[in-house]
Amino acid sequence: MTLTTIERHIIQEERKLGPTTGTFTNLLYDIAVAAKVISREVRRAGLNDIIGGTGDVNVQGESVQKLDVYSNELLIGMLSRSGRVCAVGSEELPRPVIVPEKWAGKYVVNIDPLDGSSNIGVNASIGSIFSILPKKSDGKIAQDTDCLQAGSQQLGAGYVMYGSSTVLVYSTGHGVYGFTLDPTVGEFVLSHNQIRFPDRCKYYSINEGYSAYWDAPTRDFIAWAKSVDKQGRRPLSHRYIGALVADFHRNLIDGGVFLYPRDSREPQHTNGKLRLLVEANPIAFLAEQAGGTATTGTERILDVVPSDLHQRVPLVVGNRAEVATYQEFARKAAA
Ligand code: AFP
Repeated sequence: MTLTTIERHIIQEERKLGPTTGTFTNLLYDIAVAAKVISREVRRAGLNDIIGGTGDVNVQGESVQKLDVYSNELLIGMLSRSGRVCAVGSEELPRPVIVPEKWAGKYVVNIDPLDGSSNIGVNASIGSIFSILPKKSDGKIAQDTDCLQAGSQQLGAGYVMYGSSTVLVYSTGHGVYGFTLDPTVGEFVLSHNQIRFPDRCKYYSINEGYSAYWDAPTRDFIAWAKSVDKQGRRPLSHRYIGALVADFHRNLIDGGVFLYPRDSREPQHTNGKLRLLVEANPIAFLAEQAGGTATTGTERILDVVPSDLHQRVPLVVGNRAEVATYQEFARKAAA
């Protein structure tokens, strides 16, 4: 019996690229170790004093949860002292953490340390998201702008979902792989080899509560998703848990489209809600690697050039054919 642990898998994948220093392998492994620690805290939530808010509001204007702070500090601590990373951009911090020269490595990591934090208190799924980029600026010390790269520059991306089990899904541009944490041995073990969106799109995921604020392409797409077709491919079923990682993971495994479009709520949502660098880009990278698509409606997510660490972007991601239908509605609306 062969057990493929995440460490072994990462090394195998890196070998395919020829001689390497192993730095990238170790970086992914650092993230996996941090994920195990966060998973442990999540599994004990309710028993330890980790549920609830800190009383602070983050740069996004959202209330900060204790588990957000814990995950952020853990990931930043592990990455910035590894010797492999020169800058960390986090959803929780106004500016990137620039690693001092003696610890500075060649990679940049953008993170959403704990996505879906409003689910923490009700024991629903939450996740961590990461995006790995090369250092772009000259010199040993990174600049803030190293975090501001288009998604097409990503060397790797992934997420950890703390759900009914803890699952780590990642890609380095050669397919998408999923690992399930075996709590009895404390290892992530390969459970989903070469993940691809299934041909059939079963679900659409959107916060229907905001339908009064939607624009024309979103209204048209959702009406289409609910309509009956003769081949029996529609209506699609609706699923929405309010944590991008969990909604995307379900759609990736079972087929589906996730939407967080721009809407008319001023001023925050006129460009959607989700963050380009820590949510849309890594999820779009995985989606494309799994045979799907991710768009703002009019532009490929991975081509959007960022200007701000906390830039928001409309996101429509999932099965290729259904996302193309959304794009068609967007084209019609613009004509
Ligand atoms: P929180 O981390 O504040 O719970 O936000 C989660 C999130 O960024 C993303 O994971 C969800 O898909 C989306 O927001 C849910 O937003 P709505 O509550 O507006 O539907």
